[in-house]
Amino acid sequence: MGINQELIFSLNNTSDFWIAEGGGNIFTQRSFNYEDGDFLQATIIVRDNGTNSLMSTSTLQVYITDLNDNNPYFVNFVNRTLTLSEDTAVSTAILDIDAMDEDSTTNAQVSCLREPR
Ligand SMILES: [Ca+2]
Ligand SMILES: [Ca+2]
Ligand SMILES: [Ca+2]
Repeated sequence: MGINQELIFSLNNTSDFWIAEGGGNIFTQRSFNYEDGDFLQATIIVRDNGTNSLMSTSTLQVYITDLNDNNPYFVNFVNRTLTLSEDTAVSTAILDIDAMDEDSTTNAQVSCLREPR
């Protein structure tokens, strides 16, 4: 008897994936969002078709990787107009801006660029 013949596959403890009962191929069943969760797990079951059917189980673990799909945004900041005295010294701090990004690692690194002095 060859591989997968007369064997029945199923998945437990997941609504994220489904498995082709006879073939063993596993498919996604929904879209994923790294920001909502980056780790998924399911139990794979295989049964034979014999009398007093026998089975084995295995664990599937899936990590979702992050894509840069969120724009950085300013925190507590809207368009602003400043008034500066004409004798304002060079290198005077004129504003402190905070920004956030919902992604992770380099996808969330926020840079504030300034003109060279
Ligand atoms: Ca996302
Ligand atoms: Ca992302
Ligand atoms: Ca980002």
